Amino acid sequence: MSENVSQYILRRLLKEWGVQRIFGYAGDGIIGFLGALGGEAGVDCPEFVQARHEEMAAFMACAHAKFTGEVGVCLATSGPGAIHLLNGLYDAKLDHQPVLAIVGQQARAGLGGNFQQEVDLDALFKDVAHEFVQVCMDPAQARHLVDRGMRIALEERTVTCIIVPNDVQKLDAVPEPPRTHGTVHSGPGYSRGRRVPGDGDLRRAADALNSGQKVAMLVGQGALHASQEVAEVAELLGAGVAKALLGKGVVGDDEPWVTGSIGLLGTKPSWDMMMGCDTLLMVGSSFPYSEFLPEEDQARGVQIDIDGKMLSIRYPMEVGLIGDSAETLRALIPLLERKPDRSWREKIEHEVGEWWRLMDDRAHESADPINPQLLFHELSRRLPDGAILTSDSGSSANWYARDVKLRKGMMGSLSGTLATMGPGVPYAIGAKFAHSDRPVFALVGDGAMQMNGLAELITVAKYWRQWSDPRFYVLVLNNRDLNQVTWELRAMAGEPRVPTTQDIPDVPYAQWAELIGLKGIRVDSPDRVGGAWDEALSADRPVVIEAVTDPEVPPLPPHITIEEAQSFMYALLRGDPHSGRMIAQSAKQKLEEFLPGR
Ligand SMILES: Cc1ncc(C[n+]2csc(CCOP(=O)(O)OP(=O)(O)O)c2C)c(N)n1
Ligand SMILES: [Mg+2]
Repeated sequence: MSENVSQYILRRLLKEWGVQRIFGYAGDGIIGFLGALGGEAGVDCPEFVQARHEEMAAFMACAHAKFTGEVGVCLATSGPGAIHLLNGLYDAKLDHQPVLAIVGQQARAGLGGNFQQEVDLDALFKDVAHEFVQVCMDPAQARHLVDRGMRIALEERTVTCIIVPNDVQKLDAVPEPPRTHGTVHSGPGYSRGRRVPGDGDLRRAADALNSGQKVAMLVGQGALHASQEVAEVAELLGAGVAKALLGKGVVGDDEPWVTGSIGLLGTKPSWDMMMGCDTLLMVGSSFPYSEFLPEEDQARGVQIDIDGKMLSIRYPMEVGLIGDSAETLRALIPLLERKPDRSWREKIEHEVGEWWRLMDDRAHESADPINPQLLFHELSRRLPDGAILTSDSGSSANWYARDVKLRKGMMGSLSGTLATMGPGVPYAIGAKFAHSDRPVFALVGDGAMQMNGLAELITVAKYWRQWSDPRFYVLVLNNRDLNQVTWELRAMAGEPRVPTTQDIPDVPYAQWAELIGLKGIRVDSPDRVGGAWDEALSADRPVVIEAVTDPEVPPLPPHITIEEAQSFMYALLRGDPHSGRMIAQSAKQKLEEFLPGR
């Protein structure tokens, strides 16, 4: 029996490109693909993972890319399904992840006819997939659309999209286009190759780094495969290493010279190091907030990035090195002189030690009922080797960034650049399919649970028995508040909390887990937190820990600007409904100096 276009596309993805699974949701716009996945013709297809919503499928594909380095593939129907994909695809695009979206379209004959579910998909995807979005109008295109969609996603580290009208899906495949003028003859395969800067640039970089006395390093997700090189360079240069959020896994938080995260969700040692350094070495990061980097002219800058477009956009660098971070650092190492004076590094290590003691104290401050930091602190101490963590956008991202010690061999991610709500649980599902044998933790706010997580727990319930290891944990911070924004209102805008926009319903998350066959644990007292993690970690199935947390514990930035302090006081003066408890908690969290009366 001859193969049709959908069968051909799926087989090529599996056999020629090694795509093991695709994440998606059904619809009549992709009827041909669904038939192929049904395997009637005995065709070889990637495994299909059914999400609850196309946006979640795109988040899963993005997570697959983040946690494997491979292309994540998602599949959605025309019209509404295609539209639902968008936010997840933007998340991938902004975090530079290779994701291929395959979407259906109405039949060619009906296009332009104001047909049901007809949406101008070319235009819809033109921004998110602008490097490559193509409609398969002829079966002979299918081969090169797959090859180019995959290759461009990998080379550009971005989102690509193939639109296949539903009538084309069922036409006979043309595995080898006719050898005539105007046809395209493509092949599969991609290897990134070796990318190192020229010798002259490397020498200039080494000169700058060798002449500095106080070197600060900032590493991002582009250095995730360069852990050893980063550690070696930091040792040679007597430097401390700060990590952008997506680069949390580059080097372990248990290393004394790692100052941890940077920025609004960052640490004080990272802040102090940046303010005091005379040389900045930035590797594989586009960390956005310049105010957390040295002042212009304070430090000589060297930046390494695989993408020349990303150089010198956050700090005016003296030397920009275009290359792979591991390769480039390896090429740089022989040119670096080990700094004889270790006092800068010793100072950093001392501050890091102090910082962890402070984090310990903050986690143990009492709250009503549970201080959220305690949950992350207790988890951090118990994290099994090889753990993979995902965080949602919200206050959990602060605690993930600051309180969790990722160790060597662990991975973690979140929506770094789009900072969208909702990827925590679907990312964890994507991670679990890619690494079924590893324990996966999703750290999620109640707002994000209500938005996406509750529905995606159904996906967990559907699939967990297929995973070789059931260890899958969702921590829900039940604070009945859109807390991150509540604090942004107070600190940035000087506005008091607005109950009509910030209050969210109290939902029984743990009971929901139990209802659908998972394990649910509800914790509402601090002395049960450690025990709840122990119970979860020994469960025989995926677990939801619902923790009743205090929304008045402030997610403090490492350094408070005068404007933020003023806004904060202004919110109090304008009658924040929770001002009393907010003051008490903020004081406990060492904000005393900014409160009224001082
Ligand atoms: C899709 C989307 N909508 C809105 C926001 C703005 N936003 C960022 S964090 C946040 C609050 C999240 O609340 P929750 O999940 O309950 O976490 P919490 O901060 O309370 O811990 C909101 C509304 C966003 N980033 N993404
Ligand atoms: Mg909340």
